[in-house]
Amino acid sequence: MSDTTDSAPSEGDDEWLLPKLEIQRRGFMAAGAATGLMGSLAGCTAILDTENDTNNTGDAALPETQVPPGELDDYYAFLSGGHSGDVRVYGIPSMRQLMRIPVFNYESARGYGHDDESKAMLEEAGDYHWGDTHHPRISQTDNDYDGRWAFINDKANGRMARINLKYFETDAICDIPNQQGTHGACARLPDTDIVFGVGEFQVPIPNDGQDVDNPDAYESVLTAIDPETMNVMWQVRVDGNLDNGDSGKDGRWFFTTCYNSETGLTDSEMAEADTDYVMAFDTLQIEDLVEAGEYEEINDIPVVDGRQNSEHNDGDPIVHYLDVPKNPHGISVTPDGQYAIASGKLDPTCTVIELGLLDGVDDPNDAIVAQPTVGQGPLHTAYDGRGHAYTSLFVDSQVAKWDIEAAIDVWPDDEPDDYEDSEVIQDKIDVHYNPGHLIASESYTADPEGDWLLCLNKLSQDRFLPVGPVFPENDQLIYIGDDEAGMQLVKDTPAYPEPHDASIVRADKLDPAQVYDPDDLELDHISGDDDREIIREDGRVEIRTYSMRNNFGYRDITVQEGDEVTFHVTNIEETQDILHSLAIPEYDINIRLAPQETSKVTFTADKPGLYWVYCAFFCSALHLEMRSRLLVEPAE
Ligand code: CUK
Ligand code: CUA
Ligand code: CA
Repeated sequence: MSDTTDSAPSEGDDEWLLPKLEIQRRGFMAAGAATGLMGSLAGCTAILDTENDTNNTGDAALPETQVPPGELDDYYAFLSGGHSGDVRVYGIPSMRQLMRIPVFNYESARGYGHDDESKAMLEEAGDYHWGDTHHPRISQTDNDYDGRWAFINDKANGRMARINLKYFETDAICDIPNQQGTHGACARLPDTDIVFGVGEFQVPIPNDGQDVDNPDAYESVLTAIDPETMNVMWQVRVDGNLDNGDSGKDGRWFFTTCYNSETGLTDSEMAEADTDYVMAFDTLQIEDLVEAGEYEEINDIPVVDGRQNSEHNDGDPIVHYLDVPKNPHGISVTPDGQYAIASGKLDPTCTVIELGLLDGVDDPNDAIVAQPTVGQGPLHTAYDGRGHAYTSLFVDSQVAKWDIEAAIDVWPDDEPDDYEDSEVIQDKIDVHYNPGHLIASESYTADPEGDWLLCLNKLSQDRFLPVGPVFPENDQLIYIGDDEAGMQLVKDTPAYPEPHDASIVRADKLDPAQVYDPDDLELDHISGDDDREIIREDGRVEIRTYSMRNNFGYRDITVQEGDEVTFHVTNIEETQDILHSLAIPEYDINIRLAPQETSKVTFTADKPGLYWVYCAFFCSALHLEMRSRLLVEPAE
């Protein structure tokens, strides 16, 4: 973000040089307003008026946002952690953080990347030690959340991961060939039969050293991944780059934005053209071409040519290129599946595309049915299921609520300036500050709930106690259930850097297990003293044991320096919430053992000495005493 203000501005750059000024002005105003309101609204964050809006009075009845101690939330929110590489789970409306799910990062409290299996998964998926998660999407059946999986991209290293929602654990990672900067992530709907990875950075394909300095040869691809196997099925190469993506609801269309149609190398080159693209992929036609062998195989992946001059784009195109202003960013399909709405980013408009028109028109631009002016820096759009769109305005530090059908009715006759006074823009609210994604409850399904809007703000500035130069972000909860009263800000929540997108799922649609089912695990279950065992063979020692309050099955284990040692451990507790771990000081080991879970860790005993194997979860009054001795005898 700060880069844009440091680099030399090019012509027409002023719009996105504004953020800093805007932030300071709004920061000052909002701080003043908050102080004035604080006393009267204890327990629930101040509701702030905006200077150009009188709706948000704070008088209207709000649903309970303080979930009392001991009570449960109505929704799960899954938020990407950005470059911390994880996924966070919040309760909505309390905004309590319930869990973090490590995905591309190593996390000792969950043993993730520490036990043999998750370590091998991370190593096989490229052996990187971080990832950049942006778009958590929950699997659906018939356009409704089915509670099976969440998918999450890694923009940094071109990967896609799957989280098993029975255990809230990452269970597969696909390292995608031919794609750098896997950004957008979204499944084909209605039934999550394909997961799409959207390639942002244009690179030579294959990226093996050829054409490194030949930008004309740089390309982006859309990747289709099988959600069951997590293998890449096919790719489509396109002109320009790809940014965000969303699926139609009908099993056919997939949409992406493109901001670098110029194939520019610098920010000003990438912002040269007045329009870039929204691409509409006809996935059924693409599947037919793959089936018919009409592709080039690159790094063992079938790559279909979707570039503008491809023969597959004559007549009935596989990729429609629509001209959309300007460096568009977010794209999302309305719950009824009728429209795809792209946010203009460097242009103050959103572009509304009618899916039903894509087939019939000669010029794909004729499928554009509205282009309302919504405000400065529109990034993402969410829906309440009542015909309204909510667009985040990064530069204005606001959310605009607008009426989709009203925008279509007045277009193209109205001048952009008229929108503010028309029925199109219904409400605006200040947020703090510079929002990226915003997400409404169940907004990505066919039937949003229309009560909560979660706005993920990039900057928090003055909203929290200072904690040094790294600021938390500010996730704000806005009530959208009362159209008369308008949007009402109800909560600020500091967030560890840095969430991008989220999905909000009604709590009754998920049914996580609270104890492991041993049948779901590949490792053999060890049930207690009867089948514990220490197997020694040719410099290998395998300790097959268990954990329970307050011991590890064996009091003492003696190995020789240089032995390869495996601990294969089952937590035989059946009581929920009784976790143990197996930690070995100075050997860099800590594996987590939830009830009925079996886990395994292997290491070389290369440091002679006495090591106290201990449990790192405070599991009982004798937790500190839950220890074993590992005796590593020096080699002769
Ligand atoms: S992106 Cu981050 S604010 Cu990756 Cu969906 Cu728009
Ligand atoms: Cu087991 Cu502490
Ligand atoms: Ca551009």
